[in-house]
Amino acid sequence: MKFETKAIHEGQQSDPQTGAVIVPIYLTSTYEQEAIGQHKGYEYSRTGNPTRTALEASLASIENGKYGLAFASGLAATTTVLSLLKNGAHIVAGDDLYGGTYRLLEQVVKNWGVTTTYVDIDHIDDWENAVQPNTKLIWIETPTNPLLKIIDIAALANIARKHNILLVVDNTFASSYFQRPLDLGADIVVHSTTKYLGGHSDIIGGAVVTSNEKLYNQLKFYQNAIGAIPSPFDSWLVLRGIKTLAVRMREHEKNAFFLAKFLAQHPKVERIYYPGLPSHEQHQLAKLQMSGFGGMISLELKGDFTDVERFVSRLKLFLLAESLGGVESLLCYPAKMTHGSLSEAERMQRGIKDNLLRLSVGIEHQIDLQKDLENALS
Ligand code: P1T
Repeated sequence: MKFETKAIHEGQQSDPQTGAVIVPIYLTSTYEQEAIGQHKGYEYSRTGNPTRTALEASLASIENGKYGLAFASGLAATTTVLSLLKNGAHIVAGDDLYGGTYRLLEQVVKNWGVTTTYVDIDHIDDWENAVQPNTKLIWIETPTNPLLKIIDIAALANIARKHNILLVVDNTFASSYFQRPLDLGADIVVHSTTKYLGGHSDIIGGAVVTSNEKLYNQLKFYQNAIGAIPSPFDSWLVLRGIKTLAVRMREHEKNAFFLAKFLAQHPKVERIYYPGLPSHEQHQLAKLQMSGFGGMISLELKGDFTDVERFVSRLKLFLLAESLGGVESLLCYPAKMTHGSLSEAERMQRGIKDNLLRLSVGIEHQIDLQKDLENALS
């Protein structure tokens, strides 16, 4: 079955009792048991809920994985995956990551006795050099947040296999439509479903997908033991969002491409980051491992903070807000927003400059979006 068909049907049979075409929202915390030890597959909604089961099947199918698990947020999904690690373990991670993931690694996971080495993404040899005898996991985002760098998933999967460690890919920016890391050799895929999968900026959610049964059983145990699960209503909203993921992603990409080309030639733009442009450093790799380049653009403006403030204040359609992946266009100032938990030195080291802005390009008409940017830059 093709992606579009799976996204609409997988895990979503008509309701056996009523024939309802859409999976109901099972607003129940618990389930009557027929006798002690006998039930219909559900006991308590932290452990399992039929609306969440449908979402988890859908998530697995769109990632070409065997098993899906849904969470209360992207960071809840990340925390649950990192719970696989024990005191003394070591992680190798890319140095361009969502600020909240970095904060989790440095301010929470480190307290468990699990340390992380951050690798300069641009040097593939550095990844293998960073592996230590106690390294258990490689964690990457690709494209990265916020600099939209592309990491070679298949190459890292080879390194991970060679050293018997897990490769986890946060696939939030590409979405399951444009990139399927499990097909490229990753062990686990993570999403913030808050973004493209939900698609309408109305929920917070997360997902984990794997094809490894042993890992799935461990992760399912932690999902229940930790308890950071999504509500039935949030599960239903993500399930609904996934149905239109393909059409939305095609529009996000079309608009982003158009705006990236416009911004790349604008005299007030110093630098543009969009993997679809041939000028992007890893454009060839992006072409190879993704089927599209997504809807995110980052740019550096010429000038100082006053010019950035002026640009931000003049935009009308691009709303200044955290997050991404909704139908509406958003603008983020990473230095103070998504990456505000990094010190200035950490930001500078990673290339998150004071003139960097990030656009989540929505699916409004591209001409209106272009006019908005043009006006703000004038
Ligand atoms: O916000 P939450 O659903 O918990 O997801 C965290 C997360 C994980 N991974 C990536 C790549 C992310 O971008 C995020 C959240 N990011 C934003 C809120 C943002 O504006 O970038």
